[in-house]
Amino acid sequence: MGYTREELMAAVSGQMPERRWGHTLGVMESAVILANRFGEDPQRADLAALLHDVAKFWPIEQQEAVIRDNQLNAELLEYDKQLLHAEVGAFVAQNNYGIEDAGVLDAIRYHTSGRIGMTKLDKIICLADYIEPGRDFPGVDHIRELAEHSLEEALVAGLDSTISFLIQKRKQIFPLTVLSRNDLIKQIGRK
Ligand code: DGI
Ligand code: FE
Ligand code: FE
Repeated sequence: MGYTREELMAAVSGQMPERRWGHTLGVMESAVILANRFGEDPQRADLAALLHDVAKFWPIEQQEAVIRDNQLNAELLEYDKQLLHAEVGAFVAQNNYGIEDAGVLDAIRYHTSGRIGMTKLDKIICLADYIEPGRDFPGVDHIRELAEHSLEEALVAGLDSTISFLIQKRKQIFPLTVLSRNDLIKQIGRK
């Protein structure tokens, strides 16, 4: 049995604090705007945004267990625990909520790191996560301005801010984050 959007919203909001649910609603709003602006299906953007952080507040041990027990990407276990919820979220969307759209599942899976050859939907979810109305970090308004005309330019600026933040905190950088950023720069050069 499939879930209705309302049932999914209730299920997702029940797994996170009020504040994070507010963030999720913001990502849904921004993702639909970006989908309409750049020619993606707004319903798929809405669904991916709704589920993108579903596992964010699961205990870390539980997130690690999902990755180990289901042969998901074990490389993630070597980096910041904040990366796990994206991979786990895609698994949960498919297995607990019956989402079958592989593009929606990938957009959830890659919403934190990005990937090489990001689809339009991947870009929309990753970017909406940076610019949703509730976000307030240095440079966010510049990213919002770039998002008026280019998914790729805005996303590079977003990934740059994440990479700078990680360097400042002397944290490891997940290699895929760097590869995504490089690939987007190449894509921009080809335009
Ligand atoms: O889940 P959100 O907070 O809405 O946003 P997100 O899924 O983009 O998570 C980003 C967090 O992950 C952010 O606090 C930085 C942290 N992080 C740690 N290591 C890495 C990383 N993010 C990326 N992209 N790459 C990393 O190597
Ligand atoms: Fe996230
Ligand atoms: Fe998020």
